[in-house]
Amino acid sequence: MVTATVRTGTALGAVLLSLLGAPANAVPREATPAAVTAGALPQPDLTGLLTVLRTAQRQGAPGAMARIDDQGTVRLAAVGLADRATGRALADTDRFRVGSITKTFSAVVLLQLADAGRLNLDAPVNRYLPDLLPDDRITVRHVLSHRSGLYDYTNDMFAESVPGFEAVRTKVFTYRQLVARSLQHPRTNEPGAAYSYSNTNFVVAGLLIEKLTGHSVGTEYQNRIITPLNLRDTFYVHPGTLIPGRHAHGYLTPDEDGAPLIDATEQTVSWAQSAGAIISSTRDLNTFYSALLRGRLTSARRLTEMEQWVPVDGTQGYGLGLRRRDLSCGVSVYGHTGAVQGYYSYAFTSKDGRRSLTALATTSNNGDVLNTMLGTLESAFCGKRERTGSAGGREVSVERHEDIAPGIARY
Ligand code: HEL
Repeated sequence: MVTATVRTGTALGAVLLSLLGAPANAVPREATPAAVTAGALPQPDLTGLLTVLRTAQRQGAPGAMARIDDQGTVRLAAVGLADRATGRALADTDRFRVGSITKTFSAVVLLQLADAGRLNLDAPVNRYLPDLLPDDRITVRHVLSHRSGLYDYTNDMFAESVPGFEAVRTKVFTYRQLVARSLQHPRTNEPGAAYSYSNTNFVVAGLLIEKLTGHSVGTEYQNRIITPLNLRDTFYVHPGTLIPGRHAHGYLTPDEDGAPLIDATEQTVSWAQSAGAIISSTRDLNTFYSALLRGRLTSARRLTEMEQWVPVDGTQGYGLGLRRRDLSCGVSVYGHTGAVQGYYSYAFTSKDGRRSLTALATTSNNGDVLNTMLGTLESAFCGKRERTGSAGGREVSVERHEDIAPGIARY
């Protein structure tokens, strides 16, 4: 195993780049078949990856890191600080809040229940949760693909970023209270008619999980995903406010230019729960999405259903709790993004699940950082190349804006 650690600069500007270039046989993982999709991908661009992380840092993220798992080879990069108060450098093993990456966990639980014949994806939500929703035509599939039309209650909640956050930081909501907030607004579309991203959908997913299993979502995540995959950094602590063990602090960017960052690490995340309250690490998220795409968490039939894409924009589709992103080199990757106060994350894997990237920036409400971090996917899956211009005769460009609910990030 070759291990290279490069450190330059002072504590604040510290750069840590760890490259573990291990031959596949030095790591106790499944042997790599000769011809696999990930094997056909270009080599990751580690210099480009580090440049992306440094750019995010310059744009206001106290820390940023990325981990690539590629058929037994692990590549790690981290810049900046885990904790501005102590000056501790961000470590690639630090845990963090994953935001809406939680949605894939919730979808997996429901698809496992569908596999077991306990849930019909095309049944109305109201069949399982009588009278919850004002329209019997809204199905479980609509909810998991953001086509229910249920208004996203977080639009109002976080219209003002810091006051909105402080108002809910220690609050504990029931799922039904969150659904009630959504139903104070008209629905955004007819059931099934359009994609409209809404946290409300995955609050409904949490209610379904609890109703169908008789257990909390935390118990179901644990028994169906965390324990089977041995995800040692993954937790659902709701309504606890602390991240267990060594973790990165997350810093919310205030709406007012120049105002100091807010340490948002400690919160219940009760406003999100099954839509966004999981804690994890880059290693665990790579393991999770790799296992999912390799068919280890659901039947092949249900995975195919997760991959029925609703168009989001020119370069993205949404399946069932799963995003597809089409990169500038023509490669598509599968996973989710997360935005929770203090943390932006990207976790995606190749079609065959053999190359995975998770990247984190320890700030939020900063659209520049969010867009910059998209570059980690390009570096991980497209390798060293021009980021815009011609690729194989076709004009490509890296999109400028994320698929986000109104007002989620300032630009
Ligand atoms: S937003 C997203 C991302 N998702 C959605 C969900 C998640 N996160 C939220 O709904 C967070 C809302 C408040 C975030 C807060 C901030 O930036 O810290 N913003 C404000 O307060 C703005 N006024 C679609 C980006 C996803 O990728 O799925 O995670």
